[in-house]
Amino acid sequence: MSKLIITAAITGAETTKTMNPALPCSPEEQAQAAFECWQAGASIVHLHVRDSAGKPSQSLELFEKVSKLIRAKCDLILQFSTGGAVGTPVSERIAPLKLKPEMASLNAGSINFGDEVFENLPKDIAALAAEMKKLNIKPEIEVYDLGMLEYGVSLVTSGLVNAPAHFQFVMGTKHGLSGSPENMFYLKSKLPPGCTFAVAGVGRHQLQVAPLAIVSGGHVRVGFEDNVYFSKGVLAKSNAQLVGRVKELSLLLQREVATAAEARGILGIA
Ligand code: KMH
Ligand code: ZN
Repeated sequence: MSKLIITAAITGAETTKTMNPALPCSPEEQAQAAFECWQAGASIVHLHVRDSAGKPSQSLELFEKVSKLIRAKCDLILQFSTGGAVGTPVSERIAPLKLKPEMASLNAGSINFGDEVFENLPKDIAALAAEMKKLNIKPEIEVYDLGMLEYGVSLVTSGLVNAPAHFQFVMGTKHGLSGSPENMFYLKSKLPPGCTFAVAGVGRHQLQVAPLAIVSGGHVRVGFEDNVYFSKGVLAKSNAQLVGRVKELSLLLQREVATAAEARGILGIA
């Protein structure tokens, strides 16, 4: 089994400082949070950016600024969000790819997301995938439901995404697939040979799915994008606290944790 890759999803688009005052929003706060996550064992940072009012943004300039600040502090694989916030036009979601991050998220379908629709039309997914292929950016195929996994696999078989592909099972969104062991193992069983996968559990699902991924050869994403709590009713002090717990769990279960250089090897990032 490979070493464990831990991704820190430090900010997201929907989380607010009201939900957890430690949410990093400014470029400086994000770079510091990413650095602390790196120290705690993360090798990938999944990035959304916020404007000066704290609103979700897909500004290329902001992505550039945060990327430079993070790179000056540590070696983390930068994974840009192309999901943005619910309702962000695809023309904005695609724009930061011009900066050629090593990775970017690629959402594999539309879904009821809370009380809204997170829309990802096939033509838009194809355009995002083609841009990533052109710029040699490794996609992380985001799957929130079973049909999205099948669509994600079709992106690989059709050649829009290079094999072996990397998938993320986002489990426990409101109206998406929940983070039960049965669901995770079923999703895993449907992956083409050679693919890698990570699991991001939302809210209370975060701690539930992490050990399942650790023992079954998957990888783990944690962070305030998905969950602001450390335990029931207790807010996490930082993103790094959540990353550190996954590293502890993994070491307890006799699985070492990958550095960014090792994660590049596992994911086939040149
Ligand atoms: N903000 C969510 C609606 C991604 O980063 O690609 C979508 C999202 C996925 O966060
Ligand atoms: Zn995201």
